[in-house]
Amino acid sequence: MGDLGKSVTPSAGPVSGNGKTIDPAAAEILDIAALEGYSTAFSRVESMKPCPIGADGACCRVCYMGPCRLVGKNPDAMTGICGANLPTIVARNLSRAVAGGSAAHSDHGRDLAFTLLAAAKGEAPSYEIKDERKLRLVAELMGIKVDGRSKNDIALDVANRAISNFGQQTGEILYASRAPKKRQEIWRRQGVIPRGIDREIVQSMHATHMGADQDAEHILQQTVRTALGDGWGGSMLATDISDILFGTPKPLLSQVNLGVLKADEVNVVVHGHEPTLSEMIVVAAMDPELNAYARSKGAKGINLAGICCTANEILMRHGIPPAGNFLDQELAILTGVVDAMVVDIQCVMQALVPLSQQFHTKVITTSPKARIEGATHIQFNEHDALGVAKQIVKAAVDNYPNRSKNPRIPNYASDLVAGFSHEYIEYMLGGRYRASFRPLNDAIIDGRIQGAVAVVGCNNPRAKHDEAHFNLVKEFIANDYLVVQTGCGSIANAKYDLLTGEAMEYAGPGLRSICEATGMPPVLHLGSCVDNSRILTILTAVVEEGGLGDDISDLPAVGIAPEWMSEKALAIGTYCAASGAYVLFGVTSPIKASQAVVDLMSTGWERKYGGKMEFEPDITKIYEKSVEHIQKKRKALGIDTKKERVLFDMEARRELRV
Ligand code: XCC
Ligand code: SF4
Repeated sequence: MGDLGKSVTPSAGPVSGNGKTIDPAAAEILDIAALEGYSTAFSRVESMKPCPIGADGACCRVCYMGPCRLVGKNPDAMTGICGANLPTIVARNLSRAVAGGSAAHSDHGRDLAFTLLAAAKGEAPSYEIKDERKLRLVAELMGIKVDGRSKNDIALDVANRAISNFGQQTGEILYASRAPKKRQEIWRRQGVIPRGIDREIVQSMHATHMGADQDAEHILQQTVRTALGDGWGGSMLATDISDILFGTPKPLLSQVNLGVLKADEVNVVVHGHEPTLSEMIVVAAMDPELNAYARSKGAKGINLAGICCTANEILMRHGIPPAGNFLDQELAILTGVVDAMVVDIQCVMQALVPLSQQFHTKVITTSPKARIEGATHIQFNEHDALGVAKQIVKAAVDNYPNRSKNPRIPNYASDLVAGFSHEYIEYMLGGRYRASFRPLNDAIIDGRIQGAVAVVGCNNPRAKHDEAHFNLVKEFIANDYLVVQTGCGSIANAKYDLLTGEAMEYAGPGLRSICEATGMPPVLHLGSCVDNSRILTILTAVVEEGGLGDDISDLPAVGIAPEWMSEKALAIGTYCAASGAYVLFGVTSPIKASQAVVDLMSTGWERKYGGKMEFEPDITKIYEKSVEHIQKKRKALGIDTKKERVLFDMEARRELRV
């Protein structure tokens, strides 16, 4: 991507591991796997070619007269047995995927609301309200009285109000009112404000049943409504309640990559998405009795690490190091030192169990919603959460003496800074007494920061592991675009040293001046996948701060999921586009088969919502389209000519404005 502007190369990994990853640690393990014949997603992807009809969205399986596959010389002229045309089939498939993704995030949010309820009632003694300030803030957002009330009283109301948002049948979900005024009007005009989180998911599933909604544009309208119920509903509630229960993140230092595993300690790796159990495993892993027990088994102690978003949750709040992202889950087991891999929900490969059986690793499933055949099941129970966590850690300790293979821990662990919540960013920019997004807006207005780019989402073995995340982000920061990341994307770039203060060295001069003044890295880790909702609150705050238009769609901002693979990613992309952002997805397009649907989600959504969603497998084009969009927005705002640079100084800025 050297021709796209100023290019930099921080410590990127070498190309080995058969060229499937840019991560030197992953490459090392992949070489071992290839040599010794272990199957991983990296090897299975070679023999599992995607069905081209399904990949492009042209296979309908919603009834059993089919499946109907609309392929051939002129698929646009074809229909399924029922007469469904290509746009209907493609839109229906996307809609069902978005409903699946929204259900996953939202069900996670629901469980947190029930945990808050139990904590408020004193029925979950392992949990307490850690952030009372945020509790009061959220209560006020929900219209709940806070004055003179105890935190448990308030929490009870907040939990009940949150729970009712899932099952609400009419009206508008609570947090729709958090969006900029103009955004709310757009949604109302388009009829897409969710009534209740669950209701919209159900309607998506119903409307896409055989013989129901058969108008692609209308199917996509409900898709948007469902996704908004995720972003401004289930996910936003998940983030808020996690902050209330476990603390709102603040920056902290940690390390990342397979090198965080320890040869002489009991390694417990948590993987999945929900923070409830992992929060308790953090406590259990520090328990003096369990540590003494570990020493009695010959280990030096207990080492906790994470994979995927459970990792992100405990990284953000406790600095527990991630061992890797989505495609690293099997590689962690291949090191031979993982004594227990504790999984909850989502993004957990079934392949972990057969692989673990070739090692000593115990895969422990914990969610009442998710079991894996052959795994050990120790069910999480919020009423005795710490008890369950201790039982799990003990099982890991008991398994330590069973290690059968030489440890093969790649010697790579990079420093990173994580923990950027909306609240902290505001504080970091404005200072303690005048927490504010003003300095960010000013930096965007005067061009030191050209725009903001969210690079989020998964890994996909159909693309080189981490490569797109890394190449895009280094290019963006080199050209003065501030980057925020969540999910597996942030773990990716943490491995390549982009999530540290020192990474400002790779940033363009404007972005660098902001980093120097505030101490923030040019790439901000906002948390897990549900924490993409933090992006929505930040964008809203930036709009409300003033000077950059009056809606999210006015902002010079872009969202990218360059290596996506999950239905949740599609839900996130949809709610971001419907919130006014330009969203680009890499790897593959699930709507490719229908140009009509491609147009509806691109120019069609842009007309309706001011944001759009496009699939673009070429990373260079993703970069170019992003820059073009941001510059177009800057021009519309009249800030396309860089003003004279001034020092990053609040008072000086104030004077300059008058
Ligand atoms: Fe899963 Fe959230 Fe994707 Fe990573 S990024 S592979 S969804 S863990 Ni959200
Ligand atoms: Fe075929 Fe129509 Fe059934 Fe889909 S709903 S499988 S297009 S008959």
